[in-house]
Amino acid sequence: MSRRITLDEFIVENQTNQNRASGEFSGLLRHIGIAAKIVNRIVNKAGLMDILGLDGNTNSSGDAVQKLDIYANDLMIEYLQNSGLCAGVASEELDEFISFCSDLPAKNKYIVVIDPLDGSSNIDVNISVGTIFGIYKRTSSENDTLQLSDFLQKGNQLVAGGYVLYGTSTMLVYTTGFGVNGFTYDRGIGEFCLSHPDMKIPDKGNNYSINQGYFRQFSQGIQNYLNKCSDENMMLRYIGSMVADVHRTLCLGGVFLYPVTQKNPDGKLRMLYECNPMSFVVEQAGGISIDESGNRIMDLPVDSLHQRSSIIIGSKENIAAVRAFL
Ligand code: FDP
Repeated sequence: MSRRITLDEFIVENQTNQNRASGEFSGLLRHIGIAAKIVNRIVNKAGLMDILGLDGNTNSSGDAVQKLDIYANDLMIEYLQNSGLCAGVASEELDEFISFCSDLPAKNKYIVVIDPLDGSSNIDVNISVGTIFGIYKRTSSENDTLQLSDFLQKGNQLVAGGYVLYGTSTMLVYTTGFGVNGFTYDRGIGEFCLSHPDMKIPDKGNNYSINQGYFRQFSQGIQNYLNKCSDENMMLRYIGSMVADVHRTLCLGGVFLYPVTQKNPDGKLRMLYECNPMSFVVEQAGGISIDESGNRIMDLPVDSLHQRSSIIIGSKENIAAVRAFL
């Protein structure tokens, strides 16, 4: 049996192949991997600890905050800060970005955007949740204080994007713009090991994934597309956890849609730490990601930390089929 490649080994090996020899970027990615292991441990033991249920607050996006959201958020931030390699972080759970610059002796050039625990309304019922992350190079000078504009970058400026899925097994999937690789967590050795090298999304899939309960709130075009899916006996699959729904779409092909609704006229999912990193992964695997107006998600301007967008993401042929109805 051949020895498995760990995430750390893979990152180090690829840092030289991809001309990122400084080690700073690789170190940051590795720290995200370490934080993911800790979040994984907590998510797995959540029922045994007093960390299930609501925290009693709402976040800047108006969502009810779960105790585990806060736990994962604090943990990710602590690890990013302690890495000594991150200039600052923007998170779903924070109204404003945090700058680490003043605490650091070295000048760091990378910032991180995170959704520490995506799909958190699923936590209490033991359904898959995830962590989404994106890494950008800051645009301001490394000698200056961190600016909001460092975070408001288009998705096409991402230097890395990925997610961790806490599912039947825990997987970390990421891209640095050179394809997509997936690592499964091996509890026995406490490491993420390469299990899905060079992931590719099928050109077409039979699954469509959407909260069908909002059918009457969708535009006529989306309603017509959904009727076509039903006419063609396609399989409706919706977990309500973006990471899990997009991961299934990546593996099996098909399409995940979160269109505009009357309740969320700009869409529900957040550009910075949901739509863009997930779009980066899916595009790198050969798929497509657009908004309901047909624009490439990764080319859309980002004007605020918690900006929302509609998203239609998945296999080339499925996206072409949706486009015909937009
Ligand atoms: P959640 O509210 O449970 O955190 O953006 C968050 C998200 O989940 C996504 O993970 C998920 O795809 C979507 O919202 C689910 O929204 P609906 O409950 O409106 O379907």
